[in-house]
Amino acid sequence: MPHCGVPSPIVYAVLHGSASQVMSLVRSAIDSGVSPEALLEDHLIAGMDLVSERFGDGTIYIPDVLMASRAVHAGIHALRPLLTGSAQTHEGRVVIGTVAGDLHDIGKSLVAMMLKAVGFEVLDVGIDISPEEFAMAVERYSPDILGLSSLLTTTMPFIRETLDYLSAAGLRSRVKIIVGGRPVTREFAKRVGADAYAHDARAAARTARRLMSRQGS
Ligand code: B1M
Repeated sequence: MPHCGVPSPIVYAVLHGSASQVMSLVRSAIDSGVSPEALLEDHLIAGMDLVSERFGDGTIYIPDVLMASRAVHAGIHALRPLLTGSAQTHEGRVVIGTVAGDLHDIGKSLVAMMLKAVGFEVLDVGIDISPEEFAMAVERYSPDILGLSSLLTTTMPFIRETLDYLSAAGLRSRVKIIVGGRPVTREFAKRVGADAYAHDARAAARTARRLMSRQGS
């Protein structure tokens, strides 16, 4: 059995960091009718969970995690037209990025993709974004919503710093802020004065819509 102990060939390819294999397996799964949501959750995210488990128990190392990340991005790339192609509405504009000192971008990219899927215009400003850079993006693009992602307990304080910087620059009231990422909690979001917290990409899309409908009322 070639994928012994691993739930699917896609998970296996993620674990082994093969971007080309992930891409072609995802494409053939799409052709055979597997839903994009299932591919994302049961294969790509499941693959990343397994990578995380093996990283945690020391059986794989950072270069392996990087290769796996690239492979997941290849899968996301193959899914993107299916997940973002259907939206006909313009719900609003979102600027999203990962906070200063933090290089994790898979979750943030998924959140960006889900927001596009439900009709938002999304400007993904990338990773390791300082409070000053977020403020510049708010000034430049005038988004309705700013999304801040943090995957490390050590970078969570930059969420607060970004909010504080926006307040000091007189920009805070111009934009609603959603925060999320693995160590971020609803309590933390409340404490730092964010408008909302979302625990995953779907919740982020729902939350963004809710914030927009409040804005209009
Ligand atoms: Co890093 N890493 N990493 N890593 N890494 C974690 C986060 C960690 C939990 C692993 C572990 O120890 N078990 C740990 C953090 C521990 C902590 O803070 N307490 C950790 C560490 C320690 C580190 C380094 C410090 C390791 C080192 O150098 N010793 C280092 C830091 C580098 C840095 O950022 N400065 C590091 C580096 C890396 C890589 C570069 C190798 C790579 C990132 C590659 C990349 O992103 N391109 C990496 C990866 C891949 C991980 C794990 C294994 C997987 C993260 C991931 O992509 N998950 C991760 C372990 C884990 O999370 N289980 C880990 C899949 C993704 C779909 O989930 O990102 O959680 P996630 O996103 C979800 C939600 O969180 C939420 O929705 C997403 C989709 O549903 N969400 C939002 C995210 N952003 C949101 C924003 C929102 C709303 C929801 O609104 C705006």
